[in-house]
Amino acid sequence: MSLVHPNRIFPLNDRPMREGAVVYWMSRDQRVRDNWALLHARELALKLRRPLVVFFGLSPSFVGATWRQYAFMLAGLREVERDLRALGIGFRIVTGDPGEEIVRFAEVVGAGMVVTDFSPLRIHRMWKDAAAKRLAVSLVEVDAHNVVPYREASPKREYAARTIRPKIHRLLPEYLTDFPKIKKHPFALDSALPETDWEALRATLSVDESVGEISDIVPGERAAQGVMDEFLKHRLNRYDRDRNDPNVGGVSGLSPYLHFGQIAPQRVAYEAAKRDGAGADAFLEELVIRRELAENYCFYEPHYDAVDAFPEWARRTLAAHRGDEREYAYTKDEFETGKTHDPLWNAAQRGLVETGRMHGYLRMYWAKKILEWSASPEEAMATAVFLNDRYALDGRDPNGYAGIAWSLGGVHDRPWFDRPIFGTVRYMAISGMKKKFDVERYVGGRISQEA
Ligand code: FAD
Ligand code: FO1
Repeated sequence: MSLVHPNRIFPLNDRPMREGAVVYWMSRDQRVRDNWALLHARELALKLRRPLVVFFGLSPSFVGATWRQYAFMLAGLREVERDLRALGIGFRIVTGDPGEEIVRFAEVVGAGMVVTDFSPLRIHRMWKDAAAKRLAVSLVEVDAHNVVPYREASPKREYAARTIRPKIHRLLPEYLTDFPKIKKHPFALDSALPETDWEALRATLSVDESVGEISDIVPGERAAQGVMDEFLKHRLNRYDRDRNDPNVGGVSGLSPYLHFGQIAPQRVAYEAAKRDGAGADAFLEELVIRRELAENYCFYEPHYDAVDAFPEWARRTLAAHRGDEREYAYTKDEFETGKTHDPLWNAAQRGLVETGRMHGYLRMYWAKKILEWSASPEEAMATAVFLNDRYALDGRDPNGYAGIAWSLGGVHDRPWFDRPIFGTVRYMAISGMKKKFDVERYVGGRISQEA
């Protein structure tokens, strides 16, 4: 019986397995522990008595990412390289187009097959499609990011959390399991791969360095484990009460680690599910249902970051209000520098620019105000995606595209009361925010931090 559930494994081409090393092309799940793709690659390499090596294709400019995100990711990969070498597993990171570099690397090491992980985003699918065609050997994908493999959860785009929830809940007993431990690998390449020169690697990137590193979040698998343990021990049980108050540190802070795959969503879910109570239930609803709904949305909706992805009712209502008078209208630059008339919005935006993160409850308000103060829904989408992907450490993620589409275009939501500009897309007012948390305290906190 294989260590890895067969329903996680999906062939991406019909090429044969040949003699030679097994290569794990790491992309989404940048970790050694709790990684179904790495476990599958190792199981094959052990059975076939072959070397096992991990390849990472470093794209020099990924979806508008800046040095902020690359610094966090590369620091995590450095830890991955150290841990893999201690397990007798080679590691190689190459700058270029990953879809091409993996083909070159497979030839260089004489790969007999390539295993890769899963992402629903179009850039990854482009890389995988190119590699599937050009590799002379078998390429298989393993869904190491979802608890329930995305094809098992649903064969189509789901309408809302309430439609995917029963499908996922029914399958949790089969998939929400612990992980086998990854063990030392006994077969090595004839000539070991050289250690990475991480400083030289930075020079190969062409990313915007003006968006600086985040210093108060430690990257890497071990740090991620520490953040999870602290949250589960001290704050999970109040999550249902504290998660909508940006003044209280009630949320996990795990999203950068989950985004870069430095911790497995399934590990966090497995540990949280051991605890009872409303806090654990509310947390699992977000971590499993909402996150895997976002994966479903990005996989089955090709225009996941555009107005075309909005449900029919939302496109119609926004079109009917396209000509409504905008009391305020800002350009992308005015939004970016946080120069609107709304101190709460400005404080949230400045927080995003300085700290690389924004509290989930504020993110909804932040995005909806961009719709209200932009000339059109299309312009609002472009601005929200641009700012979120440029400054957020957890940006360029299915959760972000789904979150922005929910806020601006009613994706996974339903119609509400008709009003200017929004039509029946759910509206959020500062008065509503003031009912939920102490807005003055939040704004004051941001300004005092600035002073
Ligand atoms: P916690 O509340 O501790 O949740 C734990 C994990 O559950 C999160 O890390 C995430 O993986 C998942 N989760 C929580 N809420 C959601 C949600 N609403 N949808 C999907 N998954 C969820 N999330 C990102 O990872 N990257 C983004 O770029 C991003 N942009 C967003 C933009 C907007 C406009 C909105 C409304 C939401 C966005 N989200 C994004 C979803 C959510 O706000 C963040 O995942 C959450 O704030 C991350 O902080 P945390 O890990 O402390 O969250
Ligand atoms: N994945 C890669 O395979 N190669 C990269 O060079 C790369 C850069 C990168 C930069 C910022 C960022 O947010 C993500 C990046 N990713 C890269 C993808 C990342 O690992 C995730 O798979 C996706 O963002 C989907 O969550």
